[in-house]
Amino acid sequence: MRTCQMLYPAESSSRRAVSMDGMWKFSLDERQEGEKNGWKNGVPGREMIPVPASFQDFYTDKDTREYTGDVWYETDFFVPGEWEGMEVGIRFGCATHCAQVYVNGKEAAYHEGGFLPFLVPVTELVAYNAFNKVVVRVNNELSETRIPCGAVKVLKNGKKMSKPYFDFYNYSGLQRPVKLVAFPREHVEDYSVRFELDGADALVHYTVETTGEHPVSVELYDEEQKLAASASGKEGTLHVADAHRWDVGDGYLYEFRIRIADGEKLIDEYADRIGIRTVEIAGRNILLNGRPVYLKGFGKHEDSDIAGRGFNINVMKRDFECMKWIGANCFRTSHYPYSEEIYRMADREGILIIDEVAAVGMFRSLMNFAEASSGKQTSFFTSPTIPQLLAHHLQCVEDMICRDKNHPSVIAWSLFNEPETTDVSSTAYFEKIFEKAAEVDPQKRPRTFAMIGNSGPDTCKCQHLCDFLSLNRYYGWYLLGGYELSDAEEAFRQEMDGWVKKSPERPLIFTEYGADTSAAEHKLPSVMWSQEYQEEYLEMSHRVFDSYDFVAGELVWNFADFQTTEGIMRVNGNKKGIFTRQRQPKAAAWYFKKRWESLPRDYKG
Ligand code: CKX
Repeated sequence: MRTCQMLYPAESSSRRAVSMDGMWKFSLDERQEGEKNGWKNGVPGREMIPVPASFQDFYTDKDTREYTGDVWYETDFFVPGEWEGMEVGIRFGCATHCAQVYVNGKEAAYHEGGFLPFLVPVTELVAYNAFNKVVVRVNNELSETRIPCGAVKVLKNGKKMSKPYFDFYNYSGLQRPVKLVAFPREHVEDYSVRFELDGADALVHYTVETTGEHPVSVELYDEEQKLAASASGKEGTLHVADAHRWDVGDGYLYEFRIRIADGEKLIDEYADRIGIRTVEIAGRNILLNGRPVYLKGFGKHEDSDIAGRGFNINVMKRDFECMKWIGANCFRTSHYPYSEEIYRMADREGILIIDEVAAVGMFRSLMNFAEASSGKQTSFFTSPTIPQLLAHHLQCVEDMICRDKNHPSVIAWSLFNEPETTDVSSTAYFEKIFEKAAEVDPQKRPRTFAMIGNSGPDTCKCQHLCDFLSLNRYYGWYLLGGYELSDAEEAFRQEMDGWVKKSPERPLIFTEYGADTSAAEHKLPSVMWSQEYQEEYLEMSHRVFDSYDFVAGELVWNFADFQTTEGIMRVNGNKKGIFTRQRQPKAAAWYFKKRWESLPRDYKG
């Protein structure tokens, strides 16, 4: 069984997927005794905690909330007798940031990277028709050898704390659904699809990977459950007559059914939903199904009250409703791949996604927002830890693309957020990451990275690698804010003129721009932090965007207020949300609704 198996755990006549979500036993390991005291056989105490969730915000004491190190989870699970002879595994939606898994006291798997799923094979470790025990040691320490990057500080009292080189709280734990899965020994391991449009028809080129040699057949059903096309073989093409294309606001999904059979006998069956659409860059435009699309939307976070970064199906639903209400068509999964359920929802809603790997913090700074345009250099890419970081980053890019490659909603890969690109030492590193994305994506989606202010048209040493440019810019907030807004506009236009000279025939989008705003603050005339200032700032930004033809999208920072590390620049979190953390609109939400509902899909196309 491949441990990097990324197929979403689905049930079928040959497969089982049972939720393991619920209350698990839980303990911090403050004295680092779990290892020597054999907690792999059982976690001491009676403390229970929900899975999925971040562990931090349940507790009322600060030492637990800020705890940095190992935490232990445990639960019992029943393995039915009928599953004997099948492959059995535990699939974790994620464990942030790394995890050692034990089943019935035996080491079962180790996984690094806190935002992608992994499958732990347990076929030989479990007792059948009996209860079994899984224990997970999760570690949430940040370093420069793994993404996202950061450090750990040891306080004088001996306690550790997280020092992220990024601006979101270091939520951690078992934050996504966990499932007990079973499937046949010979099974579908992976599949991929890519599309060609042919007038009203479409060609769906597919490949299927299986663990055996029995024949494979595939079928495509439309939303009325009518057979639209079929083919046999591990590779082939489905000809779909009069194909209903997946498009913005029209999340039409076909069911793609894969079968492995031995004559009449079914061996394995796996079904998923796919959307037929193409994505490409043509000159200054991003094309969806051959037609320009202007991106309108947000940088987001998985972040909400109490569950922190834990997957919350209710918050997900509300977020999509808010995005539709406001007229958004796109979001970036800043700054890590999100829970798979969110992509499935975007597929269904016809919302576009720029999928970002957790490569954030590649600029040594605890307040990167304050230093974003300072010209500061930290020689990040010359550090001795770079080979280890690169290997991990490459693995995460591969796993993210392996997981998300078939989602119609995913239109591009964002391979870094705000890295330091002003030193030539970054270029070789970037080339490897960009090559990997192209190599593993069957659809060859456009690649980009989100550029910090320091990465300008004349300073960025990696811009040539992007299929479209993505800028995070804060003219009028971190730079020249308040009454200096008119100077901010001039400085902004000067930079934009530089990009026009450097790269006139490539789309440029804004992956961040925004102003912190208190939902309680109104002031006439405006001051920074008031709702009035947020709108003035946005009006200025949009005036600039609207005067450059190659600007192909605007993803404002952020969809909602979110939790960060505490500090003098953060009043209980980042307040750049257009919605509050409870998903209620600030005044700017109505401003955006008006603008986005009036911009045509092919604005500037
Ligand atoms: N960009 C100047 C990364 C985000 C932060 C955002 C902010 C910065 C700005 C960099 O993760 O939240 O400071 O609001």
